[in-house]
Amino acid sequence: MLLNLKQIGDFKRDGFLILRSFIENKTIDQWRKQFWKQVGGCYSDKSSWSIVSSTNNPKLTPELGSLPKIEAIVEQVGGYNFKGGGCGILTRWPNQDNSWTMPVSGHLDGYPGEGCQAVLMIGITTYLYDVQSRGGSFVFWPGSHIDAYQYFLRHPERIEGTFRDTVEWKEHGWSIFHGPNSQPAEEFIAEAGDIIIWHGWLMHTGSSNNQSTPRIGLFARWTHHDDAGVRKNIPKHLWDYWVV
Ligand SMILES: O=C(O)CCC(=O)C(=O)O
Ligand SMILES: [Fe+2]
Repeated sequence: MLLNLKQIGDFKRDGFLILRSFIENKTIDQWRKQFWKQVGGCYSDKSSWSIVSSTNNPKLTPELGSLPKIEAIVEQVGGYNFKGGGCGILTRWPNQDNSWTMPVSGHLDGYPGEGCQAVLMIGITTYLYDVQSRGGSFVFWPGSHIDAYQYFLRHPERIEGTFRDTVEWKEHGWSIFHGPNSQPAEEFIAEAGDIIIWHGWLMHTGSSNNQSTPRIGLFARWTHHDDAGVRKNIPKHLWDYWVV
């Protein structure tokens, strides 16, 4: 199932695109079984969660990034320029202290401490179980990919991460990437198997889980085959390294 022109237009404008009920129930069921088997607990038994909380990186197959429908989308927007995929898992366990607030800033993956260690081109996220508001959702700033791009156009050498050595960083942190194109933060509130496709320069972050069930997020990420080339030549136009 490929994206239509309207969906591509929305993705380019907003920096993200949500596709509902994208992943087959059969695959979700398979992943759930694999997840709980590997972490040694059970979704329906709250008391088992505290024992598994510290376990990380179960392996779920087929990998999110290798599902044919996902590969088809990445190929449609990136041609054969992107590599990666895989499946990172990030679980946000319930923390019911009623202190939920919308995160004030996000981050870009591709820098120490944040996701992959290369310029991120595209990410895709899904959940193993439904996620309501305040339930540990993936949070993102629509339109912020354009502001981040403009930042790197102004400061191409900072693509290496030296934006962290600036005075403005000390004062504003990741908010340095926000500009007139960034819209207020939104939560990815979704049912299991819905996906969000996000541009690698879309500001995003996780949020705390004040609901009663774990948020189990799956993340696939793609970088450019010629990452060094992208760093040396920041795209003159935002979509230069894409085929959309
Ligand atoms: O947990 C989340 O929803 C966000 C995680 C994140 O930013 C990442 O894995 O790059
Ligand atoms: Fe991230």
